Amino acid sequence: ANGSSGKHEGFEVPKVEVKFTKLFINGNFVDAISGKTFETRDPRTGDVIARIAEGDKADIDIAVKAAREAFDNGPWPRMTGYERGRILHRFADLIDQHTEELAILDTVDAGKLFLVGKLRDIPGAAHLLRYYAGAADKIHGATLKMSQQVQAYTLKEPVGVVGHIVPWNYPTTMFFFKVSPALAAGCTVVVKPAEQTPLSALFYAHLAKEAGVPDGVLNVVPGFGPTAGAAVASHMDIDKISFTGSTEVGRLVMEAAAKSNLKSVSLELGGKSPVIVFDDADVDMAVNLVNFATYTNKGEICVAGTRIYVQEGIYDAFVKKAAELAKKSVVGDPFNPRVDKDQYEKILKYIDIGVREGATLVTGGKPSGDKGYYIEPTIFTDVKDDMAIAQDEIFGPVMSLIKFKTVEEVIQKANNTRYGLAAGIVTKNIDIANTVSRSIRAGVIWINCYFAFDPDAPFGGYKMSGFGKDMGMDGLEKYLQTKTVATPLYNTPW
Ligand code: TXE
Repeated sequence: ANGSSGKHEGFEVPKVEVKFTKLFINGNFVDAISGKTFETRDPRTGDVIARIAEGDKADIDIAVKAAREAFDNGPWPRMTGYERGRILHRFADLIDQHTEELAILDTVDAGKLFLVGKLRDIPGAAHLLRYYAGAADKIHGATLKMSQQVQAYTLKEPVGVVGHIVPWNYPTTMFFFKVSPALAAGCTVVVKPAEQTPLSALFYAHLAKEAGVPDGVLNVVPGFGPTAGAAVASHMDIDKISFTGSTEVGRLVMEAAAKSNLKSVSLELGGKSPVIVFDDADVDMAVNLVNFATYTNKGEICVAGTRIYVQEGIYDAFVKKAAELAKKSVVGDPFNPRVDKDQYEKILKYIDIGVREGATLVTGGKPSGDKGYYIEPTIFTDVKDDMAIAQDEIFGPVMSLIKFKTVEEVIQKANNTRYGLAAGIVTKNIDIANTVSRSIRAGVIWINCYFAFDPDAPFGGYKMSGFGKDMGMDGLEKYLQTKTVATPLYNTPW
């Protein structure tokens, strides 16, 4: 496959070599049944990086068959948790040996910051794998006494063949959010990576094989949502589906699950997370935190803090400093471009809607540069709660600032959303912090910080941000099912 390298706007881009471009099914890289391929592009330049085999329903069927066979008759669910854990530890070690190469793949495929990939996403994936590798031999049920004569115990069994549909914004992190606990539990999986970012997933499939994950246990089938993705969601032989992406598609996935075999579903969907800044906060600290919450990964992050509620006493000072900081942000390679043209156009459309709805554009609002899909960090003030820019997930560097007076008012405003993924609170007042944390209907609350993640901390939404946690022991639980086994004691007539 083609690579691109050399100097790019003064930044030395490492040489990109794409080694894996085919579907990974039953331990082998294979062409799609249809013979079709699709392009994956570098969002910094729009250049084609490689052509990837395009999986479709027929390929999903073959992958599910392999996963089914590996689950029903293969060694993976039958070996001890300790043995599975050892293989997953080896997998994590191999990721560590290829950190740079993997970070390059995510950079050219998703426009992600190379150093963030190298220092955070890729090592984070190895960390997550090791967390679940360590959990694999600690999966157990309970013993129960049903009556004097009958005892019972529960078994925690892997749920079976799992379908994973993942998005493009964090190709590596999302892959391991899903795959690590499922493999630790003893499930076999079929992953459908996002069509924009298939490269690292195929590399991980190769590393899993090298680590000793048996054939058929981990299958990776790149392809498009309405074809390959829909085939996963409606498959009769997949026992569970775990999806991360848009709320619209999450609904389709759940519908397809209901209409096919009632497979269990977990969904991690969009968000419109509030960050609430109280009067007592240090303004500079709050401005930095909010800037980080809104613009990290160019705003293409489901937990981005995009509805910023600032208490009236510091509102004017906050707006001024937030605008100054946004203007200072460097846009352009190696800062991130949008993942693709659709996303770029969606953001510009929302900026236009914000202006037309009467919000005040304080800074940004325009494309940046004439090549690649860049947009200036943007701030709106005079935003009303019912405006589209305050309600819809834009997935871009757009901050909406809203003034508030009282704690009660801001709780009501912050909850006035169909989403419930995360929320931030900036205050030194512990009473306010505690009260607001309990009152906000969201799956994660960050007090005086943002994006604090850890493999041990469950992550997932309330309301229309989905259900079912990733990470932590909750993240493992969803790949297990509980069986009760009851037996009368010796000599008890039944
Ligand atoms: O998501 P899609 P898109 C949000 C964000 C973004 C918007 C659209 O607001 O602007 O979604 O992004 C697969 N059956 N998030 O279009 O379409 C698809 O191939 C089965 C939030 O990329 O939901 C990909 O693998 N699968 C978010 C995955 O679904 C289907 C992360 C996600 O794509 C399918 C990404 C179908 N009918 C976007 N159609 C988050 N929660 O972090 C598509 N797919």
